Amino acid sequence: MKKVLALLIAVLTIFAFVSCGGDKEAASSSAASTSTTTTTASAAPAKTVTLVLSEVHAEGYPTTLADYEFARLVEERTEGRVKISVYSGGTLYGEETGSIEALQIGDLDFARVSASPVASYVPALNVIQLPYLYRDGDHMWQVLNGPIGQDMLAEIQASGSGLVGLCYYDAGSRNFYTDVPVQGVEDLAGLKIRLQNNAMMVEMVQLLGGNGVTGIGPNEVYSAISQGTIDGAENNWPTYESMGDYEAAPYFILDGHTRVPEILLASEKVISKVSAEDWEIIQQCAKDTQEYEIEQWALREESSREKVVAAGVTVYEPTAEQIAEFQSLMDPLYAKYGAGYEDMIQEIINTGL
Ligand code: BDP
Repeated sequence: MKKVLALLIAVLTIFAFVSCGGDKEAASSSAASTSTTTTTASAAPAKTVTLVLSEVHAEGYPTTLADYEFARLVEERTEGRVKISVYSGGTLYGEETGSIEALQIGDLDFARVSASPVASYVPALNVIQLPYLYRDGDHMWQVLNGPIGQDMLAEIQASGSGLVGLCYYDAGSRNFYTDVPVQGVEDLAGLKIRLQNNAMMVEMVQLLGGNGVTGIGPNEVYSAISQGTIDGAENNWPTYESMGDYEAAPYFILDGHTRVPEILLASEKVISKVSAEDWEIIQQCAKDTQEYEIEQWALREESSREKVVAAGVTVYEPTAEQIAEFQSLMDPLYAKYGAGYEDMIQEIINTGL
């Protein structure tokens, strides 16, 4: 009886191996970052691909939730032909510049990043993140969902960067936070402020009297402040809270200097890893996660703010005059980074008026 059973198992194993095309890679498909297998579902075997997505934020953060939703939709709508593995918490790339460069050479398939570091590769993107460009979040979304925002998204690929912009996500407004009280431009004088990898943002802080520091990943800000390497940083409520930065820099000034959207990027090389039909599906799935992320964002923005306030953070709300002072100092950035885009900037300002 045992012998019959063993024979049966052996026959079944050989059958399974043959139906996988005897492909060694297929046998270890779950371990590989990008792998292909063949299935026996149809006469013409369909390719199954597992693609990788990098995310700096932790599990449960709005963008991470959107990454998983994207992966879920893609797997569902391609009927399992395309699977996406999400690596959150910066485990693959702690600094977004690293993930962007990996996308360019095809070492990585997707990355959810901030538009700020992408502008180092696609300079036109600086235009949609100029300081004090938008009146509020609704204004920004009208622009991003309109022709200007969509053209900018298309520009990512058109510029020859090797990247494809799939959709935008919300990231609220960015504000300064420090380990000493800051209530106006004068208090930023000489402070070392961590910034994303973007030359325009470094100039922004210089114009405000501070010193911009780049090359520190978002997951390293807390320790850099604690060790005194920097005096503070700038970000939105959810990042300030989730990275624990509020414990090291408990002074938050709601100056709202920028609104920098998030972008879900693909490597252009993904286009040759999937069928034309599946590439269309991938692009549509990304767009279909935008509203979901915006909803998750609104919830988290509120709960993060409540959490840090309850933890004792000092929040300073600048007066309209103080904001006007911040804003007036930004003129040189508009002149430099807005050069050639004057009409577009005016169109952005007029949107929704
Ligand atoms: C957060 C963005 C994240 C950036 C981070 C940063 O969600 O993509 O990496 O800022 O400041 O708001 O580096």
